[in-house]
Amino acid sequence: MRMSKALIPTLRDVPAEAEIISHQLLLRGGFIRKTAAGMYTYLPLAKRVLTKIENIIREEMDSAGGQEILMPITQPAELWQESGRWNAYGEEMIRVTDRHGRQFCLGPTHEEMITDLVRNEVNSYRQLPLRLYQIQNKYRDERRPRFGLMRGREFIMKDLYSFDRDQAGLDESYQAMYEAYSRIFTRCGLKFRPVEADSGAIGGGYTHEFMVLAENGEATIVYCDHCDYAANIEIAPCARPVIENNSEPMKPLEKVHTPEMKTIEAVAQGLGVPVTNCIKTLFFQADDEIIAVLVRGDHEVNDIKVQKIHPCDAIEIADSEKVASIVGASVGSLGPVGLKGIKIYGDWAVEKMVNSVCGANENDYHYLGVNPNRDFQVNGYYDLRLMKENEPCPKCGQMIKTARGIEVGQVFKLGTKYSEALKATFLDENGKENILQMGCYGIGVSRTISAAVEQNFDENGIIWPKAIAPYTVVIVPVQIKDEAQMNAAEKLYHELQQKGIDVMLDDRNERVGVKFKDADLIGYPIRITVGKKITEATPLVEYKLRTEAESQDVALTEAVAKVVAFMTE
Ligand code: 9G3
Repeated sequence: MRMSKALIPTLRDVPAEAEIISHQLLLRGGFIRKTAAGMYTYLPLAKRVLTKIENIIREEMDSAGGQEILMPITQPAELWQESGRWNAYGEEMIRVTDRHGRQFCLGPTHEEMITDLVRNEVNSYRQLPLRLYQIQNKYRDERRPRFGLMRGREFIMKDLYSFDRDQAGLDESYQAMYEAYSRIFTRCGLKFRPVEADSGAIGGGYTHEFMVLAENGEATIVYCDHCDYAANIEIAPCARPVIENNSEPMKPLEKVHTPEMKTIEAVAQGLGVPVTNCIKTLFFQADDEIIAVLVRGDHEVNDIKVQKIHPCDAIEIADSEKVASIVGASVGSLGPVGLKGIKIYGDWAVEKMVNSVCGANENDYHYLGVNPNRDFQVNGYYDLRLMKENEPCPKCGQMIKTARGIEVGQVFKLGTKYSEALKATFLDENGKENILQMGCYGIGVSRTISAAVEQNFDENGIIWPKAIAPYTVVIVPVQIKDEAQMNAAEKLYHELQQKGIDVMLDDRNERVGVKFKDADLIGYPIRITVGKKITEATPLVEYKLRTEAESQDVALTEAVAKVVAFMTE
């Protein structure tokens, strides 16, 4: 491709809305442009990256027994009503109505659609195992789309669905996908880690997420350097505190005036007690019920764990006005003492607290000398908090580490959740009808573009991993009016193309400094500069890897072989 013809609208300044580096660089590098919140056009460079990632995925899915299909984006409401999920996702599901008044959703995922296809087309064990996948736009109306391609409302997903005759078959499909995912992310040049994760509403209870490790990742993982334990922090189990016989005698309950102390830290400081001696009370909206959760002042509530002991479709922090109307106090003064008519769940650590501090459910008042069981009761004590760094590894007891991650893939064992609901069955050797065992496996293809940038950039711009770079080489003639330089550049350009190398020729009438800056921003793995040395006895070009500061002189005649070697090493 020639830069003088290419639509690559680079920007000097960073658009204010772009908060994270990948969003900034994909905008500045002329890769994407926003059309609406969470919706993007992939300009030519991004489309090339997308295609390379998709092709790596296709190769690995096909070699893992997958067959590619393409299903409609518009999904009949009837299928979601049959599976019971039509109303389970609220505003996150984008619904449309056709001219006949029929309702559809824009597919956020395709379990219902694929199960409907298979129940109509598969009826014998001879057709199993069956692994069908697609690479297709998905729609999820995120409340807060942000971070560019990282969290869009329209995004590209590869979703594969496996159908097996029994649990053993499902385990094989799951393992095949797990290994294929590891090959995919390795080939994309990403540092990633599979972690145990929460299967959420999906059921089937078994799932792994593939996390690309990056500071801007929205997910937090815990992992152990001493064993292979790694999990999404949402499901990491915390150790139950041992019952230490507290020598401290119980003090009487005492209400104190705590003006202007709105946070746990302010209360602790104001009353001269450690934060670990304060009880934090949070109210959640669990479907249409308000519940209270107690954790120690230095811990965070893990709402996934709460949802497990208080099953509900949706759980989120309760609206503070609503809580104030029920309790008669604002968020900074809430506590379990005297709380009536609301289910209260306590984290294990709270049960052991003695003479602690909590809100008095009266603005600007707190209690001292609060003792669980004497001063308040709970519906139960459970593991309800987020694990923290340096706590014991659930598997081997060594100190656990935490990291931020970008979830780029997830593999689920669905079991019969959808095949039962939609009656997708097959006849076995004895003519007996069996329910199909299903698995589903997603990769956020567009999100993987952002993840790759989050892991591969420097102060000058993107550093594309070679397998997914939009072009592998950019050729930069220093002086396009100099015949010797341009002839050599053109010759090199065609020779590289002959070898199947993706090459960009920066033939713009621009100063070489501008060309170098754009080359670094866009992130081509190799830059070959054709300048004055092309006229030496042995014509030389300057060969520079984006990952290295220094360039080296290379004989023009060896340049192509060097690029080919780079691509194959
Ligand atoms: C919805 C909406 C959002 C959703 C879902 C349904 C997430 C939904 C879970 C999955 C599970 C797997 C196949 C590929 C891999 C992930 N968000 N999920 O089911 F209606 Cl609005 O999508 N599906």
